[in-house]
Amino acid sequence: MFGRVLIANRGEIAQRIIRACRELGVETVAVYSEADADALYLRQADETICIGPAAGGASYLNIPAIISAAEVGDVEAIHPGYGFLAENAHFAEVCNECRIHFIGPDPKTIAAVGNKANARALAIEADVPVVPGSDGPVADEDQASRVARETGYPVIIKASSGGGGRGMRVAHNEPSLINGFHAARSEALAAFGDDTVYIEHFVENPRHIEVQILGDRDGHVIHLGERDCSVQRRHQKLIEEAPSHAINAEQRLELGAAAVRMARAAGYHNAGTVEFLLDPGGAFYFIEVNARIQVEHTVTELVTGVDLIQQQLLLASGESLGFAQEDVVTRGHAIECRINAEDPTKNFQPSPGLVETFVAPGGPGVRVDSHCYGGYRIPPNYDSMIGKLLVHRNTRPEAIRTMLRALGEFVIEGPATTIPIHRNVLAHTDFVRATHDTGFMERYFSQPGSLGVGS
Ligand code: MV4
Repeated sequence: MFGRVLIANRGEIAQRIIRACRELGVETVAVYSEADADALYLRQADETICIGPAAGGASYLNIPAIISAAEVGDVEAIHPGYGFLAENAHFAEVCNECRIHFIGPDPKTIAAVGNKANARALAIEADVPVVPGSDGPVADEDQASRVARETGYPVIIKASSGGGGRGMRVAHNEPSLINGFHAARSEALAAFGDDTVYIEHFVENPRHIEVQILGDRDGHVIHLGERDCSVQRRHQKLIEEAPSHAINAEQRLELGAAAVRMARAAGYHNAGTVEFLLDPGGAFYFIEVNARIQVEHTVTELVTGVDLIQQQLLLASGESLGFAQEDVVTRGHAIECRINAEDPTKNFQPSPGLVETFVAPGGPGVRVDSHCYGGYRIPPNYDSMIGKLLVHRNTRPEAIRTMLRALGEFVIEGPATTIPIHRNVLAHTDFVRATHDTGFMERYFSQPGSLGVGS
């Protein structure tokens, strides 16, 4: 195992990684921007190094500054967390060239799955179901309309380098296809410097289901079951849960096996996620691979009892997986609510500033992963997530009740938060019956100024 690790991130995930390192006896070097000098994770690390001004590009995305900190801090490895440099193949390569272990998949794998058209080709090769669509990138209008006619409308045009919903257009007919094709291309070029796009049939009212995988360097790849992340708003997840109540035992086995085939095809080492869409008829289709630890990894930790950050450290240091697929058993039901400093009555506008009071809930079945404390000032420079509230109970209805109890206990004074919206979502009949899909938030919780229509 490594003696010393640098954490190239901030906030709750920096704290989460420090906790895993401490339990493994690994020393930590935390980096921070000038805006994060008062952050809690800095008090929990063994050493801290300022890497630059508040702007992400000048600090947490600044590769020379982070590599310099790694040299000064004398670390053997860097954990990138999520966001920032986590899926940057170039950064992973630079780490390797500097003889620093990158805690994540190999640069080649990051690049191979980071290109979505390429990931789709890998999936087809590995006999993983994909949505009907183009064989690879679509070069021009004529090819686009041919593919769309064969695939059947509606179709979705996606940027190969895309992610998080950027560079995507839905088309219901040929004129909107031609428009959407050019719009997606120019948006992709501006956002990613790559105008390559591909086309898929547009699955209406899907659920978002993803599978956690782990892979070592001895050829072992296992999955740790699925998460249902269908409660999203504008491609931002709000609530995640494990297991999904939208699939049965047979579908669960198929989904897990498909995720493992995909990870193998990508030469995947370390922790990753294979994302699928589940259509209303119960068919699932691969959409993308996330080559990082995700925010919602925690629900999988609760139901499997596996510490995923510790696994990332063990796998990156060259150890083989210490358990096999048949050793993975899930118990009960876990739910995570993302607590964001946003005002749900003002179109989820960010609400940074002073946290006057912060009293986290506790008691049976409750976990809070947060870097917040009373007196903390939330900087306006980064994403607005200020914590994750999780519950783990024997059944989904009990988990919902515990979550409502915990949300009621949570006291955050100062910024507006997403707590009120969570209480309404958890009380909504579609959520309670687990019949909701990815359109749920848009359908019921998009009225400006309101916290949602009644259930
Ligand atoms: C789709 C889709 C429907 N059909 N692909 C959105 C972000 C990116 N990860 C893929 N996304 C989608 N791809 C096909 N062929 C619908 C979405 C989508 C979505 C997916 C998961 C969760 C929320 C979503 C919200 C809108 C659109």
